[in-house]
Amino acid sequence: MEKELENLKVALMNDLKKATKEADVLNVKSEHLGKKSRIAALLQDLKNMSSDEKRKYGSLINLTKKEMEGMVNDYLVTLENKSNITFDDTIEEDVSIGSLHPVTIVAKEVTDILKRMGFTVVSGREMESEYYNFEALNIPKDHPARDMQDTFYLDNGMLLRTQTSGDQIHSMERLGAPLRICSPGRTFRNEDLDANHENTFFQIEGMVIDKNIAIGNLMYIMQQILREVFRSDVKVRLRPGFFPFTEPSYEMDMSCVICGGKGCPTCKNAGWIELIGCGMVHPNVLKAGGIDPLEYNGFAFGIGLTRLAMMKYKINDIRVLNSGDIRYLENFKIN
Ligand code: FA5
Repeated sequence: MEKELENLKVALMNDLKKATKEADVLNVKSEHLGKKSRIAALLQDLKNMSSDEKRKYGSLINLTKKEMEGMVNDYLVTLENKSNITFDDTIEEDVSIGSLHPVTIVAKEVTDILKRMGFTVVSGREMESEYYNFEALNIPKDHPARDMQDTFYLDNGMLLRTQTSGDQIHSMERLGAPLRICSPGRTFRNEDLDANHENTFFQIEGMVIDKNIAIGNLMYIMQQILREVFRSDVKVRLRPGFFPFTEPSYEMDMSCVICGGKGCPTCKNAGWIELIGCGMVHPNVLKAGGIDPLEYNGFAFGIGLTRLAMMKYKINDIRVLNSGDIRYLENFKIN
């Protein structure tokens, strides 16, 4: 009996779905709930049943009948709502496809290149502790290097990371040596904004730890990344730099693409844009990451992805990239 009652509801719903106007629904109603319907016959049959059967099935059949009446009423309402929708009320589908942000495009390009070289992509934390952002990177509390990066400190004792370099320590702790990781992400500095300085920008950190790593390995990777991102050799210069977490340290600049190296407001008349900081990992940093500096050495680098996007797409002011102005940003497509 239960099965038959279920089937009655299914059959009713199937017929309702075919109804496109009120008259159709009323016909379906009369067929499934009228005097000659199966549910009416079942109710009639109750008279011939024993009192036990009447108790058992009576309420079930009545409940099913009520449910079926409810289904008909609901369907009538649905149909009425549908007929109220005029063409003007429909929302035309927007079929235009969005575009990726230029920084997203270069971040993907660089991580793809590094992945092909065997790097694992990890992801760090925008809210970081002083320990990972500074101390473990050989920058003690009173070290003048902390002034190099004006920091946004948070009320909870944490800070907004000023660099992705803290991911060197997280990765060494988690993965040990040998190691080959890269970590793209957002970084924050309390900077005065200008054509090539933002307070919120992206970097990608890279780190290789193994036995007998040489500076030549680092330079090869830097060259390869730039060659692939720009699809040609680009004019760069390497100069000595200073980072407490690398020794020796270097900075790599790229000839400004806006002025062709002649000097302009974007490069502040220098003709060069600072793009990458890098060097051989300091033994204290290896120790902080739990790696024996007598057994392993390595290099690390931090590429400014926002500046890389500027150079790739010839964007003369970095502030455009955080502006959220889609009319401008959607001009950049993957090529
Ligand atoms: C660093 O942040 C180091 N952590 C890089 C590093 C990693 C060195 C590993 C050694 C080993 P620096 O402050 O120079 O270094 O920043 C690295 C790059 O980020 C710069 O070359 C530049 O491309 C970019 N950058 C720095 N500050 C800004 C800013 N305010 N706006 C946009 N890009 C910036």
